[in-house]
Amino acid sequence: MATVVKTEGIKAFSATHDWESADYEPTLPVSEMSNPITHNIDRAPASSIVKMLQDCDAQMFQEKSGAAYERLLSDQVAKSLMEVAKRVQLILKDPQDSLIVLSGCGTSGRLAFFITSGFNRELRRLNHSAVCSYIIAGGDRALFSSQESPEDDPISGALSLKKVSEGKKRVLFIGISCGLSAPFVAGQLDFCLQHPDIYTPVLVGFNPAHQARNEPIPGCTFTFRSVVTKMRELAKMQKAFLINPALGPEAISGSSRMKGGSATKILLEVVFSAAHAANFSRTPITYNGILQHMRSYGEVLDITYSQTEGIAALMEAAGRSLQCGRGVCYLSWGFLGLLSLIDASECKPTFGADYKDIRGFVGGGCKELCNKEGDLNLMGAESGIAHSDFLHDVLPCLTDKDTVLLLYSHSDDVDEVAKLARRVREKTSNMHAVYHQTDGDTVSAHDEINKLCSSTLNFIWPQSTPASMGLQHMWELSTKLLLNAVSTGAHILKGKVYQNYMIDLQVTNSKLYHRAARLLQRLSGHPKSLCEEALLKAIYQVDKLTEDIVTCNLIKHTHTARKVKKVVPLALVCLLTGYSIKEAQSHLEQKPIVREAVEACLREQTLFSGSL
Ligand code: F1P
Repeated sequence: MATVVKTEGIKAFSATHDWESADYEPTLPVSEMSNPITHNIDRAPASSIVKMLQDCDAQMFQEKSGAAYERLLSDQVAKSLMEVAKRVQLILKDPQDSLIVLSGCGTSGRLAFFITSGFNRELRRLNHSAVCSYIIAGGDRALFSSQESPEDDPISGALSLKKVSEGKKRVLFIGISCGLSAPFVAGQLDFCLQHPDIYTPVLVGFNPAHQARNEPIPGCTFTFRSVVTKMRELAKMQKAFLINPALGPEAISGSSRMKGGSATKILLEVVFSAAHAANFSRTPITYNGILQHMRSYGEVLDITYSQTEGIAALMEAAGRSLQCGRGVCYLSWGFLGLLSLIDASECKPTFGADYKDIRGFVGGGCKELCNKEGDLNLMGAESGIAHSDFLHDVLPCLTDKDTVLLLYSHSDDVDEVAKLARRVREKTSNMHAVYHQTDGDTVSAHDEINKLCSSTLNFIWPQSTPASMGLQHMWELSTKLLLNAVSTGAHILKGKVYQNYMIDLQVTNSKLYHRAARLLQRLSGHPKSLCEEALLKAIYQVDKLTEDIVTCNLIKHTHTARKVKKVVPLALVCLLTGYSIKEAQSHLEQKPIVREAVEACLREQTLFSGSL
């Protein structure tokens, strides 16, 4: 029996609607808003998807006088970056008993690792001691696979910070939470506030302070917002720092791996590069230097997106593979490879993907990446990440239906790339390459790789890059943008996005749980309580909620949700049709493209309500 529902939540926004206006989705923080630009991204062809992603990314660098929000290039952001860079420089000058710690959850933690590794590597090259350490919620396993639940644990956040900084007298702690929301990071910041003699806290995120999450954290007296409020007070005396420009809503609502991840990388690289230059080449840290460096990242966007057609072709190839149940493999080398692992790991929570759908492999795997806990295979990781794992587990079954993407630059061993390309080509013609080089470089092995591949995207970067900006950083950001576009686009083409919402997200932590409940409200028009009820029924696979279920806490709900597929689509179909869980499941099986299943239900509902 179908129930009558209102579909008022499904309003169409025009692309010109201004997300900065006060009445635009007023109850949501910027990081959770839906972007007017991408409202119809789910029905767009690949080339338009790329264009929309480009426009969303460009919002990061918009400069507006009198704007409602602080932006990446705002005066206050540049000033805070200068101050934090000076603190980093002090530690470089006198590293004894000092430490810089970068920490975050999910993508934010992965980028903490990425930036820490890059900076320490550079210091070691100069025979300087490494001064940076990273923390990721869930430990190293979370570096390359989706582990969302540790994000909800503020105690483990504080303890891990205490442990990593044991015996240090001066610690610069940089907590990253794009949504100003992760309890793990809130716990760490609170710990810093309790020990001001040792710790200086810095918070990087992309919402204004008043939009920080205010939900009570079980077992704690603080919320993310109360911690931010205290930090704002201390910031006046430069005892704490907040770096929180708004970037505009993500292209896929809430997908902070995209702009959030890119901006994290940009901001922290600007800080570390400025401190590095000040310490090793006596280049003073200046306001203009910081701004100029930030702007040069804007040029990376332009160069990357100038290849719209090539990116769209890759997106289509990857989308075709996913549509027919096959996979996409990124094969890469060195630190560009790390970005491919990061991109692949995000698809699970964002699109409900299987780890086999998009996989990343990097040269020697963990050996090459120097993570703290060593070989993750030995820790029972979901799958191997080295090329040897690819050759052993994936290559034998590879067909033309799978997409293989080689990612390399002229500073990699191009003969090695060619060797692997030959082996892949024996199995599939669906192989593509993305190659970074500076103008004037010629590598003969590259021509051979080119011939083996069905498409090649060749990024040629000007030799004369701004002094502050290493080529490596440009290639990295460009690679991140490209991979985000390919994996997001491929999942859109597979029907895993409805309008610009992640309709099949995993409900594996409190933020994702609330996001799912909100999405159900928006799409069904039902009140919050009914939507949460439907969500729980889908999680526990029951038609009636027992007392036991209702009294369980959120941790139990999100833990149980890990084992269930298509939780949100299931809840939505039940809400819209009144089907039992089993009926909804069989409905979704008949229509495996989630977007189409949801649309069919919404259509039926509209017809039904209209005929009454
Ligand atoms: C951290 C994070 C995201 C991930 C997912 C769950 O968010 O793990 O990286 O994509 O959405 O949350 P944040 O603390 O940086 O906002």
